[in-house]
Amino acid sequence: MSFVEEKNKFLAMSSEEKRKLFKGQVVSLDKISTWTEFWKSNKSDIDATSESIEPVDSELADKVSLWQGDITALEIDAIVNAANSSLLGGGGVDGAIHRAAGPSLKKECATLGGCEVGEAKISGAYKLPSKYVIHTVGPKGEKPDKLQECYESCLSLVKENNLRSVAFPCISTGVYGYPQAAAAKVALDSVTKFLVENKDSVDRVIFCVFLESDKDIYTGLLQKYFCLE
Ligand code: AR6
Repeated sequence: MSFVEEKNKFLAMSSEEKRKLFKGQVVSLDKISTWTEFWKSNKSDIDATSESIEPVDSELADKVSLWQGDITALEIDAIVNAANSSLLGGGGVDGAIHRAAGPSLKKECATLGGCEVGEAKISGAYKLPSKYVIHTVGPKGEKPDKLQECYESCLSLVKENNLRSVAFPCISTGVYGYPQAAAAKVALDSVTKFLVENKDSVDRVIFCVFLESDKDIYTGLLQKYFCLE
């Protein structure tokens, strides 16, 4: 079967059918707390004394989630891949996504013409529980403008393709060596700006952290951005 036929076959499947094919645990959107819900049940542990960076409409906290785990488990519209410019796979989250999606993902990626730093390309998700994968290429080292472009390019594809839920890994902070806290600030700035301007076009943007250190960084930053009471 060609990758096009396979892509269409997977896109036509129900969530139940796809779940049977995925070997790991699947996490659906209704199992992921919004930031508002997370904050309410953890507020005694979150530093409430910090000042807001630039207060964001607290209603938007219902559209954002912090979730720790393997991004391949997420049964949502799209997961973002921190890829390299060949789009042909690699280590880290890229390796995990390609392994779980199966070989047809690489076949489709080979037709996408590569990807420059800051750009994004969309593909099917094949055996993954999500519907699509959005591949972006982060900068090597701390280059905030380029990292911001990654988030913006991915969110533009979300909007253009009428996708309602998307999860981002911590782009560039692994092999590409971007300092974690600085990268998280760029991620939050870019996503909150998009949500302010496009609040009706998406239901949820998930910050998918893998490391405990990133969970702590994002928890502190989300508290500062949304300043819930
Ligand atoms: N789910 C969610 N996050 C993950 C997962 C996972 N399964 N695995 C790792 N992470 P990296 P980069 C986190 O290195 O820095 C590849 O070889 C990880 O802990 O995957 O953008 C590509 O092909 C870290 O927080 O991506 C490129 O050559 C974050 O994902 C290069 O690495 C990003 O780490 C891209 O480097």
